[in-house]
Amino acid sequence: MKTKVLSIALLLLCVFQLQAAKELRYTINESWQFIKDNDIANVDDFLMQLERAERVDIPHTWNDKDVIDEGKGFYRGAGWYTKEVRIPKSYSDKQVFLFFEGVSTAAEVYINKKLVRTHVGGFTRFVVPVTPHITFDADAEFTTFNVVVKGDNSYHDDWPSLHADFTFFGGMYRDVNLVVTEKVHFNVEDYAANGVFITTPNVSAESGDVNLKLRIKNDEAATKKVKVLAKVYGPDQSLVTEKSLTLKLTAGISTEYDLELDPVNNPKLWSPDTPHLYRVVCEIVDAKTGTTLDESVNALGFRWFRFDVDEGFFLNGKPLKLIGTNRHQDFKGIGNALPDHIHVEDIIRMKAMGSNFLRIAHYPQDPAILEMCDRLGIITTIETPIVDTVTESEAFAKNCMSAQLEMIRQNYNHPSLVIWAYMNEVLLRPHYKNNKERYKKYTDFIAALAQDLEDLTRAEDPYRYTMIPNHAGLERYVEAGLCDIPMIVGWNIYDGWYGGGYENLQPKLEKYHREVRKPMIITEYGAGADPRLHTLTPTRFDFTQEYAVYYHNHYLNFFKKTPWIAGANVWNYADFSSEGRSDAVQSINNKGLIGIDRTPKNVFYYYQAALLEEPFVAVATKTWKQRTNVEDEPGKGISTMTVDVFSNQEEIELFLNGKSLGTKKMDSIWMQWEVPFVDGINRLRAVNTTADYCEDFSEVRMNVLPLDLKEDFPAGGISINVGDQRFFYDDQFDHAWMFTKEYAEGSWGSFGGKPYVRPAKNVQQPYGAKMPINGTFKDPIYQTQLVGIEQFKLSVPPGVYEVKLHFAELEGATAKHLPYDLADEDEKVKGVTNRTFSVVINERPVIEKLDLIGQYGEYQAVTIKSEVTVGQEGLIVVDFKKLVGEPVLNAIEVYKKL
Ligand code: GCB
Ligand code: CA
Repeated sequence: MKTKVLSIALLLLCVFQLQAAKELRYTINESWQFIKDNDIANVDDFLMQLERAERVDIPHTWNDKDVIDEGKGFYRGAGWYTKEVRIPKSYSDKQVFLFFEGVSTAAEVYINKKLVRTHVGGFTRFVVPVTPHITFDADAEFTTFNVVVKGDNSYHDDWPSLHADFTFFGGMYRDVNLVVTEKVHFNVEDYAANGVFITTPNVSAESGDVNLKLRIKNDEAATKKVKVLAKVYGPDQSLVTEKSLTLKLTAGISTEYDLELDPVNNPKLWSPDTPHLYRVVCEIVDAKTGTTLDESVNALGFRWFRFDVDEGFFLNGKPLKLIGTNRHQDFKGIGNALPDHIHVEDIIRMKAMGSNFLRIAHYPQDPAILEMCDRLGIITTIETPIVDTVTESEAFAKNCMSAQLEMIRQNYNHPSLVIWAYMNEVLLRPHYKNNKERYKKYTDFIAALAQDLEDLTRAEDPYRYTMIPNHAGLERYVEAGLCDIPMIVGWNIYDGWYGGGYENLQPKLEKYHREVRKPMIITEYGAGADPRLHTLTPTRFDFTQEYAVYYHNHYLNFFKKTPWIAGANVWNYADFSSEGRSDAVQSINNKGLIGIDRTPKNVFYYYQAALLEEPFVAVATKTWKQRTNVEDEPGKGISTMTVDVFSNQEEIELFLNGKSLGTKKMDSIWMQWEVPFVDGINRLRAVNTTADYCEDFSEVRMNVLPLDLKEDFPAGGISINVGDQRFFYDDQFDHAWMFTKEYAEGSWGSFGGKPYVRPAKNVQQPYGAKMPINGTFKDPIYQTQLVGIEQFKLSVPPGVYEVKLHFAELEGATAKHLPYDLADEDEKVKGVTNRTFSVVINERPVIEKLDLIGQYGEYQAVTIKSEVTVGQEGLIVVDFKKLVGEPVLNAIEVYKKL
């Protein structure tokens, strides 16, 4: 009995010691009070106004809504948060800290109304000591202190990034933690790192070095004698090597120690295929009492790698082509304030795509990203947010340096990480381009800053590579000396999207390879695709899913056969928020392989077929669920459309509603079938005929439009996008639009007019304007029109119809060049177009003297609906009467009421 009591006591003691062993860290995310207001003068002013505060939970951004509304711009300014934090009396002999994972862009932290920390940099973590600023109430069980955080995402000359093609969301958008340590602890105040820095200078299949650098802080009043124990556990949890060190820690300071462990024999190597992780557990033990004071646990992977200028990348002695994506950190509807599981699932999805590479662009992201890349086996590069331009000030340079240092120390122990990068396209639109001397001074400043960042990085971590990603302006970077500084040069390449054809890709990169004798990564390449847009005639800059496949196929095939391209990152993994951008979807950059809501586009399946080793097949019809297209031949009720099938198998057979459409030898991973869609449900099934079983299903609902609507007018009416060659699938309302055709006797279509083309010298889009259209989310419908249209005519059965005409003025005063475009689109649109016309339906004047700009303004969606009765003649004739300028029509819908 006695022994039992004793062992329970011992057990309790152990449990207690275990609890005391490691720093305690937990989130304090819930129930902050928040006010967004630039006019709050100071912390007292803020705390006096709390009756108007909103309750928010962290992660939180104040820009989730204003970046998706139609108004230009979004709130850039101050946001104030406050919370009463309650801690138990037991913390009084410990060290308490606040640990912020991300506050954008700059932060001020107040404890009990006193400013205790400022931080610039919205993408790195920072720590605020609490203990020196509070007093414990000796009689009370709990002590409460007030925290105020002021975040600020306004533009500031000294705060990187200054300008970029992504939204600078403001807010306390990542976790806020309370950290509690003993007085002697791994130094969490060292740029919010965890005090243990692991290097593996020599690794081979036989042996792996493990060297540690430890930063330990003694916050006690006297010298402290401690023992540091370092233990390495293998992937199977067995102890593989250990070492200890006895230290005398001087009071009040942080000290650095090196600890070399005995090499690990025959280490299980880390690679994308075998992401074996070891665990390094470092303990600080009180030499006198034997009590554990702190513990730090880190991942360790044994791998060695090199980049070669001619041969590319090698991992563990073997060549490995790095193919993957870039990633931004936002999601549909919630801005950058993401719950952890979205970060986690993104990496899982990248792995499921076959990625072995990720460029964490253009800034460090949530801790979950690198943790998952370590675990799943995705090689990574990470960078500081110096994008497009710099400010020639000491303060700007200092903020860049501290961002780099924070990034390195905070992410030091990730085996997946092989490159520290900095700067992105800093000479994209450089200042002083017209003043040679001044320009030289500017680029000298940039080169000096780059050199400082390079030196800092190499001193902090001699075992990884460094990189600067540039835009495709070789001469500028060479002239500025920026290609001489980093170990790898990255290039962001958009031939075949912004400008020129993708046939320029190969000669361009061959030249870059010849002229810059450094290892090369294609840090970006991509084509925009609005998930809703489709075409049978893919063309550059048409934002269709189909063109994106052509583009990526060309690039990927070239990369695969070119050994000196070490790796490539698609721009981008997912569509992302870029508030100032105006394309097919406003304020969204659509170059993702998946949507901003993570729904895969066709190109995602293309990459799966290209990269996965397990048997894979996909029918690329999944986002185009509902279609309208005209029948092939009168009365047949069949509409044949090309369907892409992606597979890594030798042969694939495709079925439509149970009937085989034939077997094809897959000469490449991408094959096309002509599919005779029927009206109604079309079930497609693709299956391999040779190797391991794999198959894919897809269902498409089809409205086959009769050539002669008189025979069979569709119950749901028809929706025709005019001046366009694209189908539009409205995924919000599950509604299908097709494009128009010219009128033919007994059928339907338009007379006269030409598709609107932007009047620019280097026009990018084949038709239409990419200006944001107000009053609609269906921008592509309104961004295209027939200019000079004379008539739209349909032969229909007698009855009562509703005719909906859609208009938008596409040539307004604000038509101007958009700053992020890589091609210099020299817009000739100067001012307001003078345009007035009338519309007559079946000889009744329906719209008189329509003046779009005068009545509605430019880039405004206008829909005019009216009723028409059709007699035995069976015709709806919409006439456009030219008065001033050319009449236009953007879309037409016809619905039979009776
Ligand atoms: C780039 C930039 C990236 C943009 C991208 C684009 O070169 O580095 O931030 O989003 O091009 O889509 O234009
Ligand atoms: Ca249109």
